[in-house]
Amino acid sequence: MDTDGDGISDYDELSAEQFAALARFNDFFPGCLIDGTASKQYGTDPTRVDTDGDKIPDRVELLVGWTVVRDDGSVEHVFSDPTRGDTDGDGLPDDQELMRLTDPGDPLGGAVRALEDAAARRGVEGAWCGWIDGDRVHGKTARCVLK
Ligand SMILES: [Ca+2]
Ligand SMILES: [Ca+2]
Ligand SMILES: [Ca+2]
Repeated sequence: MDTDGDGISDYDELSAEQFAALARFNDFFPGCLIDGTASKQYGTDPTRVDTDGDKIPDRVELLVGWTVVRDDGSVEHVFSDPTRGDTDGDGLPDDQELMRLTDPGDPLGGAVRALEDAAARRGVEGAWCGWIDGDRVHGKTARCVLK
């Protein structure tokens, strides 16, 4: 069954806790075995295509992901958490990380890129300008150099 029609079965969308709760019915309905061990237990909402409401469907966050290029030139395929709108908690929502092709699991990567973009837009030098204040980026102090 796939209630929300997003290509991920309800069985896989339930969390371990939800299966534990369901398994209690096993005592009341002998012969009806509810067993979560074969479920992927994504913990997403089987009734919503986008559980965390971050504008990226669960299927994309879980199964598609996107590719990022790191500063050292290495390439990695990354996935975001379908139950959190900002996987790494850096203040840059996952849909923005996807648009910028930054790593949703690396708070420094996305934040620095956002700051650089903001700095470029404002004609300001320095990676630590505006948008996100300095103490949300690994405790570094905001540093702006106006042209
Ligand atoms: Ca589904
Ligand atoms: Ca989402
Ligand atoms: Ca983020």
